[in-house]
Amino acid sequence: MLRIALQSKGRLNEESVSLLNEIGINIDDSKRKFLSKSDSFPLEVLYLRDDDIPQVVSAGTAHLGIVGLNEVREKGFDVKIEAPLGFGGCRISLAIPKAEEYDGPQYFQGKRIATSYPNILRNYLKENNIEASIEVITGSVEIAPAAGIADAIFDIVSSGGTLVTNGLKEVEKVFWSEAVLISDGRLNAEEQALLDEILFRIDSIKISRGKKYVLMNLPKESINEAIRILPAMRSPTVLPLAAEGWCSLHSVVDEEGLWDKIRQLKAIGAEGILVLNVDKIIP
Ligand code: PRT
Ligand code: ZN
Repeated sequence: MLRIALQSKGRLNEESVSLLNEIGINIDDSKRKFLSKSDSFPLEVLYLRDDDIPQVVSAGTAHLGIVGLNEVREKGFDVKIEAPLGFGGCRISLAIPKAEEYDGPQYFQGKRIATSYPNILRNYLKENNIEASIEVITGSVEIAPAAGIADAIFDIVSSGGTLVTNGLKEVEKVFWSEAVLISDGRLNAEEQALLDEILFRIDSIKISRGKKYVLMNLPKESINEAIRILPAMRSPTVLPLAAEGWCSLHSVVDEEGLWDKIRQLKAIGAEGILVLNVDKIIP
């Protein structure tokens, strides 16, 4: 039995639970307790504040955790990053009042910077030979300059909307983060086998993201041209049709640019084009 720590509420909760559900590990999130057990996989879920997840995993109270890479780096606990998960993307940036002139990182020399990420900031300042004072604030860091508590902030940015609303501009993007699966790195053989199964399933979901299954009827003489338009993972499947001179072509393709490809396929005679969602791809 493995135990995984997930954020109990907040930005990562929903996607962490749906990722587990997608890989066949049912978690009944509606009856959420502090600890709940999956009925389809030997996994127990421990719900915590995201700040506590790296420590709980490094201490071995949970074998695994899903948390932002920002928290892992900031807290500095000894955990192993098993896989990036492709959600919860954000960056930690330096931002200053928008009327200020900015001429590079030396701007921060002697300034006061408010942040909830003092360790990541301290590293950045050291690497850039900047002496600045770090004001640690938890929550609403973005109001610090207007409140006169700091000259600048170092905070999480995703759309940038919060900065704009608070009259700030992003001047240095310092650290990129997304949700990651972490482990304590000390699993026994049985636990490692369960983790390997989880990683294998996560991979199949990641490969299928942004992919569509396309099938169509096509005049036989257009096959080569269609294959050029739709490069498949290996080679597309071509099946004969009862109608003389026609075949059916199936392929898995990137969703990006798909409309353009459909236009090209129609131009070479494709008919009855179906575009289907792909759940999982096992390479
Ligand atoms: O209660 P608990 O401690 O568990 O949650 P929390 O409030 O500390 O964290 P939460 O739920 O806000 O965020 C969890 C994780 O989501 C973070 O550690 C990041 O890894 C990731 N993440 C992704 C974000 C954002 N995007 C994000 N936009 N975390 C916070 N924000 C905040 C940011 O602090 C700022 O106030 O959103 C604002 C900026 O957003 P934009 O879109 O206006 O730029
Ligand atoms: Zn938190």
